[in-house]
Amino acid sequence: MSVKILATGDLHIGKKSSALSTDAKELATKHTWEQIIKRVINDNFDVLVLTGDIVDRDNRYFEAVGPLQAGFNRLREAGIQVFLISGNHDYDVLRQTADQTKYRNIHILGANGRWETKTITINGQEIRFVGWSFPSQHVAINPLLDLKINHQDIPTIGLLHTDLDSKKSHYAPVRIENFFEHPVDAWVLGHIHKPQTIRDNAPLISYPGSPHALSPKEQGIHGPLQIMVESKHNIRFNQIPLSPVRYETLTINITKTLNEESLRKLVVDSIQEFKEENRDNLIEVRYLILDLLLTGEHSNVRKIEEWMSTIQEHFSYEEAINISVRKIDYDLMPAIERLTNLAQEASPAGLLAETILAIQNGNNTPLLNNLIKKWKDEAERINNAPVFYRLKTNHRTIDPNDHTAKREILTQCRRLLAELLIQKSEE
Ligand SMILES: [Mn+2]
Repeated sequence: MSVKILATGDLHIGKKSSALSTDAKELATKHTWEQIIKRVINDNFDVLVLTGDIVDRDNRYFEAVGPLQAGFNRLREAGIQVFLISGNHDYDVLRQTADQTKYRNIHILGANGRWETKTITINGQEIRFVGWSFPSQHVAINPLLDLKINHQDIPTIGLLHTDLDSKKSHYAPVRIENFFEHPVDAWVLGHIHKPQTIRDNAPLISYPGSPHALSPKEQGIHGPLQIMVESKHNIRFNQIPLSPVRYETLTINITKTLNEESLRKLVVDSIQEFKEENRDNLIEVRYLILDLLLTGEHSNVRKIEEWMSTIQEHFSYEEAINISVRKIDYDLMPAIERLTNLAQEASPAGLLAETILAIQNGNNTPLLNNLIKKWKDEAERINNAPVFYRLKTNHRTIDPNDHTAKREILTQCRRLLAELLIQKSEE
């Protein structure tokens, strides 16, 4: 028989999702806590695993204790085992809330920063849990260096709240290779809010991430992990998209958009398309908060920005999903027609057009050669400035060659020319 585990962390009960102007109850993380409890009970999970920072430090007493205890009570009544560790946010509060003399089904592992193992039998299958809890708000040592457990022929699940591959962290930093040094079959981690699987077997190493997206920085699908332990060497997992809030960036190419109406249609269609493509993982989402990035070429970049400012006011869908646009960014290139004619003119606009054509056609002009030389000299000077020394040693500076020079000059010439032409048409 298999053991069915729901694993999550970093819920930060007491917080709510930002960048929304409503006070709906779904925005509060305690609502997602209630959803998780329901899911565990209704879908017959055997174990709930919590990997720390379930309670937010700033809101820990007044807002978190009630919902947390209500949830633990329901799990106790349903006979569900809970294995948990504390993170840097809830190192002190979990112990007070989940009093283990009162809750025989709740197991806080690794108190005082000392590794602890516990083996239980579920559905006739023995399974071992090992975990380590934050003893204080900051821990600069690597906890995996202190772990000593023996090999056993039963599945072993490790719980750790940790900053992976971040050397100078105050949040129990470890390195990926440290995980391979111990007989653990699946590591479930906490601390990082973005869900990510580092390795999918032998051992499985995964951050379930925050099950409730809290800010526009936490984009994409959020939700707990379902882990099916069939045997020591057969552990399957998948994410359950449970967050009621979803932040996303949509990139929309506006090239060839002729007027306000077609721009509006393009934007609405792009959002619709996103919803279609993500239908399966938007089922639980009530609030979709979008950042739009407009790309492409247009003859009047300013017009696009003006049209978008009125479009933004039109977004409010009376649907199951409430969609809002948080911000719009532009990465637009001015499209310039009649370059060849313009290049004949003896004017600043003519010179810019001539330079653009030369770069596009792979030709040289005295002005272009001069610009390339100046750009390379200047880039070289900047690269060698002491203030950028670290960028240089990390190979993060731009290599000043003819190719990079032409690319930058082309962009700037197009911008300048577009500005000139707009000014001209407004005169
Ligand atoms: Mn943390």
